[in-house]
Amino acid sequence: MGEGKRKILALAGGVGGAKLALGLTGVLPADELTVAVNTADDFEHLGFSISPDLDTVMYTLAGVANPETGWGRQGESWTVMEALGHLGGETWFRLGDKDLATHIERTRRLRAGETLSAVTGDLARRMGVKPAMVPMSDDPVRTMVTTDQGELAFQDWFVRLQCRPTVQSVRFAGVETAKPSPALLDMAGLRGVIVCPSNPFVSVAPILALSGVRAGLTSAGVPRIAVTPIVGGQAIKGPAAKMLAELGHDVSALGVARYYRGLIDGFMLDKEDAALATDIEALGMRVRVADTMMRNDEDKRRLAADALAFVDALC
Ligand code: FO1
Repeated sequence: MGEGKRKILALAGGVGGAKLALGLTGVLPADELTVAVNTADDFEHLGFSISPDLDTVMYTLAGVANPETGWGRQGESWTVMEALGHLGGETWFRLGDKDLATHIERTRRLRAGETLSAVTGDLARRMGVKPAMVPMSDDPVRTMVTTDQGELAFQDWFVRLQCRPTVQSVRFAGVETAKPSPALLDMAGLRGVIVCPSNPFVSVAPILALSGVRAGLTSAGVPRIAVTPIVGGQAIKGPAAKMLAELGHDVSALGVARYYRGLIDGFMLDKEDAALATDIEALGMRVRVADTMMRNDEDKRRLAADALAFVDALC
């Protein structure tokens, strides 16, 4: 590792990104990790500003995430949703009682003029999160999915319609003018960049689409690796495999590596997909084969340690 190059920048979406970020907290001092989180899934719902991926990362790093869903809080009660249902209100996006407190407080502070970064940093600190976690931008960016049923806002497609409509294309409304978080452009003291095993099209792509981010990362002269979100042709969680197919990519880790070509110089492949290594190396990137399944906290730490070793091997 180069002298003074200590910081790891992790790019994360929801559940997969949060899991690897938690693993990284087990192998890095807190001040050597910054997690930059997708906010293009954010939306306004029931009058609240909801930031699903920020909350998934925050709850996971705070040790209070719901282990079954990956999103929301453990030991949650649903009194408000049930009462809302009885009144005929909208309940397709399930907000638990404790989770609601996060949305109430975030919304209040945003309305009072604080930035999303300031609110996120403070809520995370109060929940006991040690590393820096930053929204990709303080400005609104919204993923819009063009489907066989027309253009849909992301959470309409993802949660309300359960990803059923066929995806034809994806765009990030507002990304042209949104300013990236300074953490995404600050390359001083950077040891490497880790693209977490998040959905390439709707979790990582919005971060990279922010002005100057892709160029900044690729010209930083530090190792950049991605951990596969696809194992054995299937997404570990979520619609990544469905999106690969519908957007015309190979439904495999190779399809993901091709998508990240030019951005990364190392790709972490699951041992189940070791046979793809030669084809991925032919794209001009190095490959490390690892056990990428994160079933428990020990798996998360082990994968994080493997990812760090890969970063340092690429120096
Ligand atoms: N995902 C669902 O599939 N159903 C839900 O009802 C749901 C509620 C929800 C509430 C708060 C939150 O922070 C996340 C929530 N998610 C829910 C997860 C979610 O919106 C997606 O996982 C992400 O946007 C994709 O990363």
